[in-house]
Amino acid sequence: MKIYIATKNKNKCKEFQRILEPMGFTVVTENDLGRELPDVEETGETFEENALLKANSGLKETGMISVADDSGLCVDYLDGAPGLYSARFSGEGATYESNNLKLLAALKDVPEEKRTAVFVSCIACVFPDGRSFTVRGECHGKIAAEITEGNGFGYDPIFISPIGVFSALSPEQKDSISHRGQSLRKFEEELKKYMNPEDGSEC
Ligand code: ITT
Repeated sequence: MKIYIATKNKNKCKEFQRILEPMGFTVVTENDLGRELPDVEETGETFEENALLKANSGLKETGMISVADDSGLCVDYLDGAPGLYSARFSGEGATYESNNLKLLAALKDVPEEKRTAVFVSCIACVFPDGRSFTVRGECHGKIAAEITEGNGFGYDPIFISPIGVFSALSPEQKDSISHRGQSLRKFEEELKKYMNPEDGSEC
C-alpha cells in the first residue's frame, strides 16, 4: 500500500522509511513526486493540530493516504519552550546549530537536575474518505551542557535520552527509544485497524 509522507524534513523521511518499509508500505515522498509541494503554515495550537494540517495538505495535493509528523522539544525550565516553535527557535533563517546554541545559552549555569525536557512527536494519518487519526510518542531526558557531534539532526546533539545523547546513538538505537520511534510504532498498530487483513488494502 502506498503512503505519502508529508514532510520537507529529509531526516524525518528517513526515520519514517526505516520503520514503514519493513511493514510492507511503499513510502512516497515529495522527492518521488518530482514537484515541490506548497509549504504548510503551522498555525495549530498543539502538535496534533499541526500534524493534521500537514497531513491534510499532503492528501489534498496527492490524493494518497497521507501521514505527517509534528514534533518538538519541550524544556521544563523554559516553561515548555521551544515546543511548537522548535524548528524556528532562533528566528528567521534558524539552523539546527543556531537553535542548539540558543538553547544552550538559555540554560547556561542551570544545574543538571533542572535541565529536564521531553521530545514529543505527533503523527497524523488522513484517508481520502475523510477518516483520520493521530498518535503521540514522548521521550523524556535532559539537555546537555555542550554539543556532542555525531548522528541525527535538530536537537540530537544536546538531548540526553535514557540511553545516551541522541547524536551518539545508532539510528536503530535512536528508533528504539525516541519520541518518533514510539509514535511510529503506535501509528503501525492504529493503521492495522484500517487495513484489510487478507490483502493489506485499505478497508
Ligand atoms: P516538516 O514540518 O516539513 O515535517 P520540520 O523540521 O519543520 O519539518 P517540525 O515543524 O515538526 O518539522 O519541527 C520539528 C523540529 O523539532 C525539527 O526541525 C527539529 O529541530 C526538532 N526535532 C524534531 N524531532 C527531532 C529529533 O528526532 N531529533 C532532533 N530534533 C528533532
